[in-house]
Amino acid sequence: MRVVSINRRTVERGALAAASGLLAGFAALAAAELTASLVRPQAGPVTVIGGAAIDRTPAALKDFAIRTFGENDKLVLQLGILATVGLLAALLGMFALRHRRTGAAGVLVFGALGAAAALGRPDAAGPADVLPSLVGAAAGAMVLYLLVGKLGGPVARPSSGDDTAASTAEGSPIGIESRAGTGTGTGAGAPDHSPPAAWNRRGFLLAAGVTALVSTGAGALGRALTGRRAQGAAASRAAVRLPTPDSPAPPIPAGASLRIPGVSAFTTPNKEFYRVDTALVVPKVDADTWSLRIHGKGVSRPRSYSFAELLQRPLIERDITLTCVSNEVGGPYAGSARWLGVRLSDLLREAGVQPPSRGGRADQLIARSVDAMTLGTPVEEVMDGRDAMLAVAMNGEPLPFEHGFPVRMLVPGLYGYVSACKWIREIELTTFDAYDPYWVKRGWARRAPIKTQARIDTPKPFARTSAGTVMVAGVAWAQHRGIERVEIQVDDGPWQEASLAAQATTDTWRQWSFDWKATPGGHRLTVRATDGRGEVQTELRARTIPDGASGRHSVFVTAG
Ligand SMILES: Nc1nc2c(c(=O)[nH]1)N[C@H]1C(S)=C(S)[C@@H](COP(=O)(O)O)O[C@H]1N2
Ligand SMILES: [Mo]
Repeated sequence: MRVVSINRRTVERGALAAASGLLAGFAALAAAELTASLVRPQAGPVTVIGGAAIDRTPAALKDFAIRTFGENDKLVLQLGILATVGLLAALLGMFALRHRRTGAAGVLVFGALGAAAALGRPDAAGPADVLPSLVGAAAGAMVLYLLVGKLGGPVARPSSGDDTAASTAEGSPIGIESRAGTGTGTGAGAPDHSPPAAWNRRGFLLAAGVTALVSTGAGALGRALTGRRAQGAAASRAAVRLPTPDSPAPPIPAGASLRIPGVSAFTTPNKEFYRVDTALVVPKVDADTWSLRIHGKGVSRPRSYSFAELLQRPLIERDITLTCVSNEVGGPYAGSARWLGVRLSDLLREAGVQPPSRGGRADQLIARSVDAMTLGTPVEEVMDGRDAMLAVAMNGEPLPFEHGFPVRMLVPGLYGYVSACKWIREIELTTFDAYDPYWVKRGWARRAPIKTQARIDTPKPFARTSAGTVMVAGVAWAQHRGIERVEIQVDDGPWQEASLAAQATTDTWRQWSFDWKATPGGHRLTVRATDGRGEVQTELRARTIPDGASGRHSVFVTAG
């Protein structure tokens, strides 16, 4: 009986030690969150470690993450980090049972790792960025040391001074005598007359409760303060009065929307617009203090623009379909919006920039964002007459924070990662030889025009439909070249012409539909588009890496 009770006690102490570790981890994260809200929300340990992880993720794994978790990839990453922190914290707690000081010091080691990650972030604001991790770790170490102290000394070993100090003085210890040689094996050879290793249940529960309460409060306060910080940005966004464009978008032809249920709307509502970026915390930029700097090779007149200055310039308004290079064949990362902005080539010409074809020295433009993202865009394309712009509005409202408020870049015809810098703050003219931006360093192509793609939106893959006439429909895009034809193939039959909606511009996608006379049974429907230059979409399958997926979208459907 005695042995059993001691074993139970051992298990109980282990569990309580693990719980102490978890609480210490929680306290650490809460203290870090509160500190980050005062220093810089982006400097919190989960964010800096997550950011470091994103930057180091091999392209193939990132692609897998986007494919598997879609736009929840960031949530999954953060939950993964939290789970890892929790596991490590619980293990440290159990370790601290034997080695209280070393266990607590272990928390500090993780704090140092967080601090190092914070300093290594490309958008690190300065040495203060280490504070959230360090303050958090200090709080965590303290909590662990204190809580484990309340658990009493090792079962079969004389308690060390700091272990008994807290436990015997207060509360009603449940006296379980420690005995050498009872099978717990913790202290072979320990003297039998060792003092009872008592634990202080009431003291522990009290300390644990206080820790949980204070941590929850600190975390909530941190959240609230971070929210307050963003208020200036939100107010500056709310105060934006969008000027009327000097060059309005050509009206969208009535026939551009086929109004077929299940087909992507011609204009994607902002709330439904896909989002792809590396920002774990969406940058909330105050437009009133924002500025854009243009400088670099071949810039004879470098200068900066405020947001108000950009709004005072002549603005163009255009419908443009944006596409992500990570979009699989048939995938969701394409969206179309009406953008309002400043023509980028105007600004570049004012700065003295010439395109390479006119002898300009810079062939690459690096856009830098407030979160230190870098995107490289060919200067030639930006200045070849297409509607490359610094956009300030999306579908009639200032850019949503998620989509780059106050200003983002857009270049029709190029994948987002080589053109569509959100939260932009700097444009540097350079050469492709001299500089590789973020994604290029990670294996993606330097130049990436959007590949021709057609997508079947309805019927959905593996849908069951009735036999007879079935509406097959979707969208096709080949930005800046336009879509000239869409064809459908049923099983291995001949290619048949689909009907095309009216083309708004060559920079937008185009809806299409096909009346399919479905015979009972399983069928494969395949679609292909031909771009405005008469080039048929390739059937060659390519992965998204390095310059965009190719191949044709198919769905399997059962009719009857
Ligand atoms: N600052 C910043 N801008 C960025 C990115 C990013 O990670 N950070 N991602 C780019 C990529 S890969 C794409 S496809 C587009 C997506 O823009 P959206 O999120 O508004 O759809 O933004 C681009 N601009
Ligand atoms: Mo992208």
